[in-house]
Amino acid sequence: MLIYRTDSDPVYGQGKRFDFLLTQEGYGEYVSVANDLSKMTGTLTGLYFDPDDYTYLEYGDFGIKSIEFLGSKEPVTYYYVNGTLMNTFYQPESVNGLIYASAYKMLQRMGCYVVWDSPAQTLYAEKNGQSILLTAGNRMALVNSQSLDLGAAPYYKNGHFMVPLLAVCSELGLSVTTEPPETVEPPPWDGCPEWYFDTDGHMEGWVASGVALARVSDGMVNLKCITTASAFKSPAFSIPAGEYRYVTIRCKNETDGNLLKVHFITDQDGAWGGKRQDCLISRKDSAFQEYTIDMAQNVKWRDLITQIRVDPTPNLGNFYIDYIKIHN
Ligand SMILES: [Ca+2]
Repeated sequence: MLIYRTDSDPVYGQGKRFDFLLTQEGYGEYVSVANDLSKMTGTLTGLYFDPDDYTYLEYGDFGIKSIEFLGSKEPVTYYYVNGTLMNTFYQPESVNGLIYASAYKMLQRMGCYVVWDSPAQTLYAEKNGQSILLTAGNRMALVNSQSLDLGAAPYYKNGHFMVPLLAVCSELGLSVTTEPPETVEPPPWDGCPEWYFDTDGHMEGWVASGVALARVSDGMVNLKCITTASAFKSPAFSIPAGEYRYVTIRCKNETDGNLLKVHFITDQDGAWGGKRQDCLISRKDSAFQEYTIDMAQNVKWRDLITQIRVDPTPNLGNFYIDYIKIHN
């Protein structure tokens, strides 16, 4: 991944990146479109190279001969499925005048139940009782177990299962437009201070600082801590301290630090500092661990709690969070 920042958005990452799927050893030439074109605005002010996103702990040589910006070849069309910009998942492409889109994560994000069968090269998706079974190389699909000619066959390419966008969305009851929705209302806070980080790219209002990367994917937040003062701050809320005594966090700490701190502020005392509970956590995790912190141990956990801040670990490296909840 080649992660960038801009003058209008100076934090590295958070969707501002180019993905390169390396398909050979030795030098090869790879071209990538920005992961989220809506973030490609202003002036680029920095690049950060991450040679391997998912096997961060593997070691080996990695060489780069050149990095070149090619500019935009053609105007980009943005596609919105049920009002959500979908160019962020993988750039849709036009084949013989038909728009194809990478289906797996897009359909998941649209609330579909999705199953990918790799040996069979089939993708099954279901939403609100409507189902569709798609097969690579076969223009016939099964819609609610009935055979349907899509007019064009899905195909598998670079790890993406590409499907005819309009036909598939229409069978699943999803709208497709090339205009952004009129208004984008943030989801209302439903009074439940729980954050699961299960939607790719959606930080649920949390803001990270002191990190090289903060990103939600595969059901978790990845914080790449680069300073000893990495912090992860919640959105604002308002809950009575007496009814919400515990903070539970499920995390995987790949750093060799072992101290997690949970700071908080209240409606009566909005200053960070002095109000926190610490939790000893395991180091160099290979699996997720769940910790529950009794905030009532701190006498200042009272009145209305309005925000928390999680300081993941005082050391450098990857820290992953599956969920955070405040509860009794
Ligand atoms: Ca999660």
